[in-house]
Amino acid sequence: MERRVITRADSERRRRQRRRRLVIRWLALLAFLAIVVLVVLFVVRGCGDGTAAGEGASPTSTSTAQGTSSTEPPGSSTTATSVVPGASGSGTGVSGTAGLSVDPNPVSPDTTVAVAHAGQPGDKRVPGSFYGPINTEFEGLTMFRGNASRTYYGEGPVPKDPEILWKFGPMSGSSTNLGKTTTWTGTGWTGQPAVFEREGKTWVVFGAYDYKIHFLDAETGEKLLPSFKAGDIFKGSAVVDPDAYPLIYMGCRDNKWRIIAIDRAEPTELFNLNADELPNRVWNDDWDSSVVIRNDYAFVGGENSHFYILKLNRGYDSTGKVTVDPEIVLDHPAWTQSLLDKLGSKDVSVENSPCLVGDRVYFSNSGGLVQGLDVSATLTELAPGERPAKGKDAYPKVFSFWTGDDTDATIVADEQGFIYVCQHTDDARGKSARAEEVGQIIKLDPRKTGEGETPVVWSVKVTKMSGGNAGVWATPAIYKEMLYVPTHGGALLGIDRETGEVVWQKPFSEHAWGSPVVVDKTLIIGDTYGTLHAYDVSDTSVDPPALWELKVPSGSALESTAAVWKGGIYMGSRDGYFYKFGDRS
Ligand SMILES: [Ca+2]
Ligand SMILES: [Ca+2]
Ligand SMILES: [Ca+2]
Repeated sequence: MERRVITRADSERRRRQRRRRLVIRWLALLAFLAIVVLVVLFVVRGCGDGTAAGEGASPTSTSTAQGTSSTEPPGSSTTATSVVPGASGSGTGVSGTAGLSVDPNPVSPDTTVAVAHAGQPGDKRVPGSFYGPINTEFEGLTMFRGNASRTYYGEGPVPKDPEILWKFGPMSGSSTNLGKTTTWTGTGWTGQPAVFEREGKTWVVFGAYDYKIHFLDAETGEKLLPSFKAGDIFKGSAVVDPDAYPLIYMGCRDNKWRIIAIDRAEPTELFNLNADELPNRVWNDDWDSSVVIRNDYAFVGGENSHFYILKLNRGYDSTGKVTVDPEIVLDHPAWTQSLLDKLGSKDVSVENSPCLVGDRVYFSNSGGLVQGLDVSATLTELAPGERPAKGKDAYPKVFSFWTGDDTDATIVADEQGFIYVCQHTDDARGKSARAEEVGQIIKLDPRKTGEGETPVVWSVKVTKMSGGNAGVWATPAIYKEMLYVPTHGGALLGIDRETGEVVWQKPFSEHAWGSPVVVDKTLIIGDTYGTLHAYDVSDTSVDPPALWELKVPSGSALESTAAVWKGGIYMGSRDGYFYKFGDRS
């Protein structure tokens, strides 16, 4: 009995030893394999690039995007793999910089001060180009981001302890797009209201998901005019004529881009572009893009995948009512055949709003093709009876760069003529290898178009997924030497726009699509859960401390863009209402 027990214990021990030896051998093998994989990864990718975890932003190296062709189509995938190597080996991925780069003499001034940099290419000084409002004859924030380079954010003072002063609504509408019907409430992305002074009142004008453009008194929230009703929801931002013609410009999901007069008892449509009637529609028929009006020309893109320039011929009739007589002077296809081939898709809509820098206009599309056109013809004064320049030869393409993914964010330009492009994943197409190489936040020098030159100055990778998507929908904000960018993955980034270094990043709500604004040294942005945040950016070198937070009771997304105007903050929520926030005096 005892013998048998001893024997069983013996064999039990031997079995355990065998198991242990087996496990140890397997562990050793696994460790060896892991080391091999790590070494291979290290050799192939470099040690700095694309490894930052956290909120999903990793800076890539500066000025090192060799192999990124400056023209579309880009180099083959073999060349493209050499894009943005993490050359420094510093672990930060930013080469040539030591720690934070803080310029004691920032290049750009406060957002409300305009500067001229005459003589720099692509930077001819025209009214309202940089940091000031595009409108010079009256006060107001008249368009998405205030001017043609998208860098004016309104006027202070910013409230100190804001609460809801009034709300307007509820507003909702059901909308069918590409065969799918959804009910939409309030206002959404990008939806920055226009706020301006007219005839002794402060007007607030915005399009909403109830199919209407509303004209409200900023003081009371009451209507100054009856609302204008269209046939579908309004996305994007309404534009007020910057030259004080009583005109509003806005596109709609009912397939029309309109010019509306506001000098009569009811807002009255004077003109529309109908995506169903314009030739050669490639993709959808909505108009999300927000127009730039400059020198009697309109610059606007459509989801039909075309980019248009119109000569507006604004004037007044014998009774003093405003008139327009628009003429399309350029119908520019926003795609190329090689782009369609590479994408394997026809989704090349223009949903972002154009960015003008002097004699250039820039825009991108849902296929990631950034283009620049020379629009100097729109800057010359026409002699009486002279016809405006027409056709593609009059507006030559001078810049083209393929980023690889969908760009819904509006391109922003700085005072030196550099442009900042943000992109995000496209649901239908899935991941883009090109975009993974190029990055999601990209600073481009559009003057770099020569053989062997790359326009990529730096790029930042933002790859953290949320709900199956990644990247950036928001339009970045330039402030002094910084670029502020919220990401879909849920971060708010402060990037040095000279070096591309991510100076700070804050955890933020996922699906952060609202575009930030900066007024009175205060960075203001809404989040996905109805909270408006204000951060003190008076010291741009540090992670900005919070000044205040204000939550709408519904907790619904604030994905529209705030309009800050003289003590008030105006914006819509996805809860169905439009709000004025301010201090109760
Ligand atoms: Ca439509
Ligand atoms: Ca759209
Ligand atoms: Ca798009």
